Amino acid sequence: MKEYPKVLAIAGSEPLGSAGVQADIKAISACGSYAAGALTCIVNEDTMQVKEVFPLPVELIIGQVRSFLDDVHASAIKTGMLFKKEVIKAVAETLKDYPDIPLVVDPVMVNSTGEPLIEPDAIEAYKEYLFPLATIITPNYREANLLLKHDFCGENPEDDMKELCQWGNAAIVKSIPYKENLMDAFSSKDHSIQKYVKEKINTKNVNGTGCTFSSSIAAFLSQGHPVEEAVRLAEDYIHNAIKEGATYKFGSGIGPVTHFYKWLKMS
Ligand code: PXL
Repeated sequence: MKEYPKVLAIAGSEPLGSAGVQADIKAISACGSYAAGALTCIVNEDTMQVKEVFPLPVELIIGQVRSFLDDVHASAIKTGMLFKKEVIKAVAETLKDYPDIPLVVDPVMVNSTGEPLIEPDAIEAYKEYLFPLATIITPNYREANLLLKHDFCGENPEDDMKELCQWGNAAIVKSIPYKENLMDAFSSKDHSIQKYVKEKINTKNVNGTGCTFSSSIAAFLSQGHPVEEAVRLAEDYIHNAIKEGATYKFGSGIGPVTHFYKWLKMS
């Protein structure tokens, strides 16, 4: 019998289908792996604002994670919105039991418009508990600034990247302002740096870009690609998904990317 490459997303839900576990499942599927989801919280939002966050009980979150990992098994895991310190700690304690599964940690702290998606005292918990288990962490520019406690230096990213890889992980910092463009900076755990300078795409449809990008990295890791290659493939995927998403109207605020752009092009 065959085996799917399988990714478990441990993440929050939101009703638009743009971000959170909904985006994770679309991105993982679009990139060719089997997608599963353990929910951490339910966010009520529209395209203009986050209205409410309801965290789920820690026992239920961990129960879902173990149900999938112990029975079905995962070939990669990604974490998204965890929201609370206790959840970050409990997820990390649990994932210690599965040390051979590649782990993508997207330290979700703010959404694309800068609204908070984490309790303030939970930021340090990422460093203490979850980053030491990560294959790669994927903060965006604002999240990197919160982790570093200063502005990430796009001109000379070496020291900041080294700091973000201090737990033995690789890191990619997304959407760093760089001259007239944006840059993603990748560093492997041995500190070799790769810069992806990107043309700015004129669109407001960027809700869930971080979730989508980190999930596509997890999908490519689940298929056995080394981390540098998984990031390169994910950069290409998110670029195309944003470019296609820019051509759609969606609500009155911030819309989604087109996760399945490859399929739309075929029909
Ligand atoms: O894009 C970050 C994000 C992650 N997870 C959930 C969200 C959002 C943004 O709205 O709702 C559940």
